[in-house]
Amino acid sequence: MYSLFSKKLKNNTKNQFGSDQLQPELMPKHIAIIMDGNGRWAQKRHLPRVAGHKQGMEVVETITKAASDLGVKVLTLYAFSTENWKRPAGEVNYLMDLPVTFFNRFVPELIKHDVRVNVIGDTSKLPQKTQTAVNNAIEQTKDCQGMVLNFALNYGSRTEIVGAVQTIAQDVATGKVDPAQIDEQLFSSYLMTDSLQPNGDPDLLIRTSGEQRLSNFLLWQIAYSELVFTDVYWPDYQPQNLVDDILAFQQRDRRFGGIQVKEGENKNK
Ligand code: V07
Repeated sequence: MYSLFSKKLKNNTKNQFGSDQLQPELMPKHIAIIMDGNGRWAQKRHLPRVAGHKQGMEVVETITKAASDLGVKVLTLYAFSTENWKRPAGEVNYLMDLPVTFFNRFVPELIKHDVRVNVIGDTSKLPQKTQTAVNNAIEQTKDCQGMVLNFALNYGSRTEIVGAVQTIAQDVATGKVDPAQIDEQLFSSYLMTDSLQPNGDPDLLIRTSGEQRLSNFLLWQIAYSELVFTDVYWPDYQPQNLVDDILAFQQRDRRFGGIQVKEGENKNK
């Protein structure tokens, strides 16, 4: 177990209670990360882009363990988007091998940490070897009760939403759903994140490598998420960076569209 709660943090960040430590009661339950900057990390070192992806996969393991030790319930990682198919064939092939490598090397570790693998996205279009590795990872970790490690693979949020609309329309046509019944909760239950309930919506979304975009990731689910953008490239991202980003999250005051009532203040005032 990382002693992150008790350890003095390097940068001495103070939260609103004047503390430089994480507050376990304010831990984000679901953290989503856009793992950007693998290519740039490699370029800076005059290495091929795939070297960045390789190092990025090592970081997936480190950050998974750190998040699990911190008591996070769901960690969603954006690994491959529907737009990534436009990359050079050699790079796409390498990316498609990563779940195979990851499965062979890390699944025993995941089981040791009681981490369950889940996937969102259209995996039916991935090469057979990739699908097999992903399905094996899901199958072998299915009884784990701890954190869910949720990979977004060949995922696109608009496609997900359109798919939900199609299925709801079919269910209306067959009389399974009454249009008057369609509300936010029913709609959410048709999204790929339904299996993560009650933690389907991220509390915190982190994007590494300096870009401040959502890139078609979890558009419905991040309606109330706190967004943290960090300049650190994903292959350089360390457990301490995760702690810093959670501290930034804990310093924000989450209102969900309402007005936060401070402790001791009269709600009816
Ligand atoms: C990928 C490594 C991390 C940095 C970002 C892109 C490259 C782990 C997986 C994975 C996915 C499903 C699964 C087991 C492992 C992965 C892709 C790319 C396509 F069941 N890392 N990683 N998949 N990268």
